[in-house]
Amino acid sequence: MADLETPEKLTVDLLAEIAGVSDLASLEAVRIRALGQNGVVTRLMKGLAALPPEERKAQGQANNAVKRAVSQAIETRKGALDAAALEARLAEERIDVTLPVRPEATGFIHPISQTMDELMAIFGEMGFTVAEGPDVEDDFHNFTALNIPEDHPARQMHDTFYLPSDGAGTAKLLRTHTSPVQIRTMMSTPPPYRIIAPGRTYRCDSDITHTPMFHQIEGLVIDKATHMGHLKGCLEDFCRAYFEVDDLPLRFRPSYFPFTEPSCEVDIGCARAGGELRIGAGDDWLEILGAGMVHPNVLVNCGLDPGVWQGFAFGLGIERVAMLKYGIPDLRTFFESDIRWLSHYGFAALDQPSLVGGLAR
Ligand code: 2U9
Repeated sequence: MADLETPEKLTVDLLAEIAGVSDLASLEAVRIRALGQNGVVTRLMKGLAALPPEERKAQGQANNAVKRAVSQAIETRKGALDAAALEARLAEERIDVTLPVRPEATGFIHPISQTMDELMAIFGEMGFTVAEGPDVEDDFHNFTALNIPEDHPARQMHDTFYLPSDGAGTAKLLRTHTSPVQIRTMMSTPPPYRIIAPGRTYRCDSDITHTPMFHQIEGLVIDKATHMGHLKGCLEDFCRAYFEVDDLPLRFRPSYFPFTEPSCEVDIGCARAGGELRIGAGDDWLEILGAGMVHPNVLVNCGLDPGVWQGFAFGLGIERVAMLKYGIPDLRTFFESDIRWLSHYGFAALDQPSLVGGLAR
């Protein structure tokens, strides 16, 4: 680009250069060479001062025309190059929304959590609320308040996990059932009660049908006129809802627990044909839970007048009912943290028909 060209020649040259650039960086270089602090057009403008006054007006107008034409041409070219750059980017970054998604690792709900949620949903519908308490308990809440005698085998060192004694009072222990939760509820809040206590429990036991930690859910209903008929109706509704069998037969067998009187064990109907267990009508029975009317001594131990308040309690093992409903053959696999087991027996987070009501399986 010659320095001392006429404004017209300069305009033609610059416009040709501007038309010839193919990217924004080259265009910017042309702009600096023409309109920058030391650019040819800028120097043309500065040169006006050296001209005789009578030439300045005409030369000034000509210079302004160059500057206008060049500025406008740069703007127009910049707009075109910007648009082309955007087009190129859009073409390059196009997303194909029809492509299949990449496989992602999915988590599963553990059968214990699933079963607990189902149990809480069923009892929740019946008006029960959930109560909780500590896993580390004391002798009073775990045994004494429950009318369990001092010489009961469950209290022995080899049946219960005792913590090291702190020297003062009796040693703490890991609760052997969730019953201390109901004891704490009765001692801290006034009746009536309709509560369930789900949670971890611990016993010194380990073989193919026992693990040292397992889960229970217990229920407690206390009111002024709650009787054995309520116990039967409640547990019948529960078993039918949980096993999803409307006409599931139930059998209440007399039994013994220190904390209930009378006590019973509840069996559900089943058929065992060809080594396969079918829950429902059949010629056989399967034990499912224990229950009874809360012993008057337990009520007294919690400060309730057994002449005014009475009710029933029940308990069941969560692993046991999960194994039965979901066909899990081995108890110990629940706690092996085997991801293959979990992906087989586990549940998808959104596959919860009994909880969200209506999602198809
Ligand atoms: C209070 C009063 C009474 C809870 C009860 C059972 C019967 C029972 C077992 C089932 C299988 C434990 O997991 S298991 O081994 N439980 O048979 N539980 S009545 O009775 C109570 C609880 C709390 C205050």
